[in-house]
Amino acid sequence: MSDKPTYYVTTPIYYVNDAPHIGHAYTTLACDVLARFKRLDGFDVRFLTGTDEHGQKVEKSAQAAGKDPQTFTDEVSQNFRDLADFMNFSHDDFIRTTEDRHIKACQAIWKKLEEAGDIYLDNYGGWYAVRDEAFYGEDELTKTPDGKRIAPSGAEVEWVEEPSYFFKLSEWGDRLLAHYDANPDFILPESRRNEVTSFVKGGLNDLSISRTTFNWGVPVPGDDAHIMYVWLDALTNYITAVGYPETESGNYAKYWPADLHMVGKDILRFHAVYWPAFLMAAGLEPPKRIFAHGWWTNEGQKISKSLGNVIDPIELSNKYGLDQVRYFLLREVPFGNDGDFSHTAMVNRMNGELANDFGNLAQRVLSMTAKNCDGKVPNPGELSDDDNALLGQAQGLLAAVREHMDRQAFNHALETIWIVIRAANAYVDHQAPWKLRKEDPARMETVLYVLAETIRHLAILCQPVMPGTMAKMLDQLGVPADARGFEALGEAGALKPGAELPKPEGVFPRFVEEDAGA
Ligand code: ME8
Repeated sequence: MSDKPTYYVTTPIYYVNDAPHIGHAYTTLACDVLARFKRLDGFDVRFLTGTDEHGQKVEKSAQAAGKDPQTFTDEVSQNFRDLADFMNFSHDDFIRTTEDRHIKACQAIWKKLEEAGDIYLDNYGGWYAVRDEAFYGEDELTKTPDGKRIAPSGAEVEWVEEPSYFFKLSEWGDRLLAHYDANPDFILPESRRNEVTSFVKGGLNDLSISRTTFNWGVPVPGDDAHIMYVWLDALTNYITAVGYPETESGNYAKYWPADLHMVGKDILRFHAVYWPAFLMAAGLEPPKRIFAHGWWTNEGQKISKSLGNVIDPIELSNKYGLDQVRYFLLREVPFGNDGDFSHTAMVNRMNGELANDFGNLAQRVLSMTAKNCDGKVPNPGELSDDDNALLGQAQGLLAAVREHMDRQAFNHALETIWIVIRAANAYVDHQAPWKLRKEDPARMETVLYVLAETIRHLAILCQPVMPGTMAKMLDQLGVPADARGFEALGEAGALKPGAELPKPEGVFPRFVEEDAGA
């Protein structure tokens, strides 16, 4: 067995009621970048995504489409898989909640909760929002002028009255608070953690965990009249995928507890309150961290189908480039905050930071090398203080970037890398290798070598965010495929003077407005 440290990261499993959009791509992208980063950093990574296919919302969408729920979910789930492939996501598993492995896991956890005495049968009478698949208390609702009741999420609620099994959530408040206290990074960012803590301090009600008025769900073991509440079903996916109910060996023993459940802020309560309570009640360990990121709007407006402003990540990438979009989404907004998509902001980042800063640096250095060093890695002489300063900055990046990545601060990680990109551009201007060509060709080779080494560091570190373009850049530097992990940073994988280099080609085109409609 490998003795690598493990890293298990999950996305929410998305409802198959609708086409995937930029919000779904965003969450999975963040996980993909972490998964790629950890793999390059020597971890044994498990990266899970998938689709949430049961419940009333999906059943209603299937009916509206005139299809039986299984056919409908098969089709829509495939759209999410296709998006993941298109976006170059590197998940190790794609779970669907209609799979047998998952139904088995759901029924197993139900039995554990029952054996622990945490489930009882009663009647539920209360408000339910199908859009959120969530129960709401009267005090959480607002009324519209025409008498409709609206949940804080904006979803309309309906009155539900039916026999239901309940989970004794009310008994878990103190244990949850103790857990948050003992694990200050369990919920990030901190503002979200405070929100959850005050919600739990306000007192928890028992939670209805079964439904009887429709049947698109996992049957409750021993009582076929009930199906499991879709959130208990959905949350369980995180352990299904590592082989639950087998807990002693295999992937569960290896990867659980998960290092990170990445979610949007809309579903934090389910992950940070219900899920750890279910797990603790079933005698299982809670995950190590839940990160709730912010919400994207489009040119200042809420993204919604009815407003017709849903952003399709495929269209966006076809227009600006996939890695450009991946970069923009993680660089534009401090991770955790809400963000606004705008064409102007996208083009500014793409042209300013990618084409001008990074693209020009690589292009200038590689084409000068191709022309003046016979298409080979230049031969460095003795290094000056300036050379050592730049190389030192490049070599110091991994530790700084790792720290930001470990707190999901993608924007800071990228800003830190860009400080070195800008320093490298200033170094080029200052050293002026084009002048050295005639005056001091040996010094020119040293300068170009220092730059090529710096670019090698930058490209290796940018791989998680921009895997496609960075692979091209590393190809152009002649870095072999097995020397692109972080262990090759520093001097370990240093470029070999005299090695042949392929012909350089730009990897970050500028976006020119006239091209837009072409
Ligand atoms: O909630 N901005 O699924 P879902 C940012 N099935 N992120 C967004 C977004 C936006 N405008 N819109 C969606 C569910 N998201 C459940 C999850 S998990 C056990 C079950 C992202 O299809 C964000 O991650 O409604 C959000 O939490 C998720 O999509 C909701 O996806």
